[in-house]
Amino acid sequence: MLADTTLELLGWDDSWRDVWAAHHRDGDERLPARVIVESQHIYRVHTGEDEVLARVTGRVRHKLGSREAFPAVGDWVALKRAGPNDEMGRIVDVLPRRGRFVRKVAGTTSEAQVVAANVDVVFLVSGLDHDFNVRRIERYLLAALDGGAAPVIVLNKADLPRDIEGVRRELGPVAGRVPIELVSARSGAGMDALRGHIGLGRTAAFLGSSGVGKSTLINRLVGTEAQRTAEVRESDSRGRHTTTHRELVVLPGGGLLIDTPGMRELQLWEVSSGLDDAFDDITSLGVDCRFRDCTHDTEPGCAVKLAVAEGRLSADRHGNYLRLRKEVRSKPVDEADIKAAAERAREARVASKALKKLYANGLKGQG
Ligand SMILES: Nc1nc2c(ncn2[C@@H]2O[C@H](COP(=O)(O)OP(=O)(O)OP(=O)(O)O)[C@@H](O)[C@H]2O)c(=O)[nH]1
Ligand SMILES: [Mg+2]
Ligand SMILES: [Zn+2]
Repeated sequence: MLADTTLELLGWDDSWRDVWAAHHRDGDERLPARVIVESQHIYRVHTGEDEVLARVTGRVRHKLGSREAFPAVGDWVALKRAGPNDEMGRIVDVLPRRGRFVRKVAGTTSEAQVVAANVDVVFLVSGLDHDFNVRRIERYLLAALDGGAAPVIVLNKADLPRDIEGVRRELGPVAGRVPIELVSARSGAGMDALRGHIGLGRTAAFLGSSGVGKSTLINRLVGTEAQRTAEVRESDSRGRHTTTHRELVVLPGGGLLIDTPGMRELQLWEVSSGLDDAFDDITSLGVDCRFRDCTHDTEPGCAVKLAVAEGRLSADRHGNYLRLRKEVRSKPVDEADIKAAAERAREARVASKALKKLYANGLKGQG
């Protein structure tokens, strides 16, 4: 019973229990476990009782096929413990994911890498130093929405002098209704607001470029210096890629945090479902357009353009929408991309329902 309670602290709940029951029979020596760290296809997983090393067996590797299906930090897996002659345990299955954050593997058209799996909340962290870049936040936002996790824009280093009103003005058309939290890992300001987005058994992933303070924020929330941090370069605030692997950390009092290494770039590909979610104000205005397939660009009878003309929708936000859609559409698309996008969209739909409920419960009017 104690073990079960601990699994719950790792995020295990009734719906995971149902998924498990549908896939695995009792007594076949498999245990549910959560991936804590991944490094070169060696995994550290937690069973709720203990942490063990495990690898993916050849047979399962074959079954999983694509890189995207491979276990990632945050995944729930079926573990077979190491026998007397084995070095490590074996991961024999990966449970279907809820929310996740995926990025395109550089230099390929369709290979995706799961940065964090089963995430409920994605903190998109920027530093209010030279790092701040609205276009970058926009890309992260689309990728987060596409993966079905609830995004929160986190502006860290609020202790530094900065024209906050200017930042908010610039960010407004991009953020829409996504909450924006102004925090300082250094002073501790805004930490309760971040905690408010996490909650018992929920998983939050920290994403953003190197040096924005992801690990410092996690240390501040957890109350230890467990995650290594390093000074940014003074001239341009660039980080030093201090965190080198993704890791899941348990927050005392409930909640799970995933630290990630800063990404050099984030490439967009088929994120059309993310685009609709990010611009749900435009999507709902578009219901009244004369043409059902209206692109809100040059068509007559466009309800979106009317809203801009009447001042109900900002021209900036409309322009942003048109620009981003063009960017997404112009990416080469192949069969695998389409299939993967359809799969993502299906998973995202489930999670976006939860997201909408979240917005309905009092986040309206923010941003
Ligand atoms: N002034 C100020 N500095 C901060 C704040 N949060 C973090 N820093 C500093 O920013 C630097 C980088 O912080 P890290 O936590 O290592 O950044 P990171 O995002 O984890 O970077 P990578 O692991 O390289 O991806 C450190 O020197 C921190 O002390 C803050 O709120 N205010
Ligand atoms: Mg770090
Ligand atoms: Zn229209």
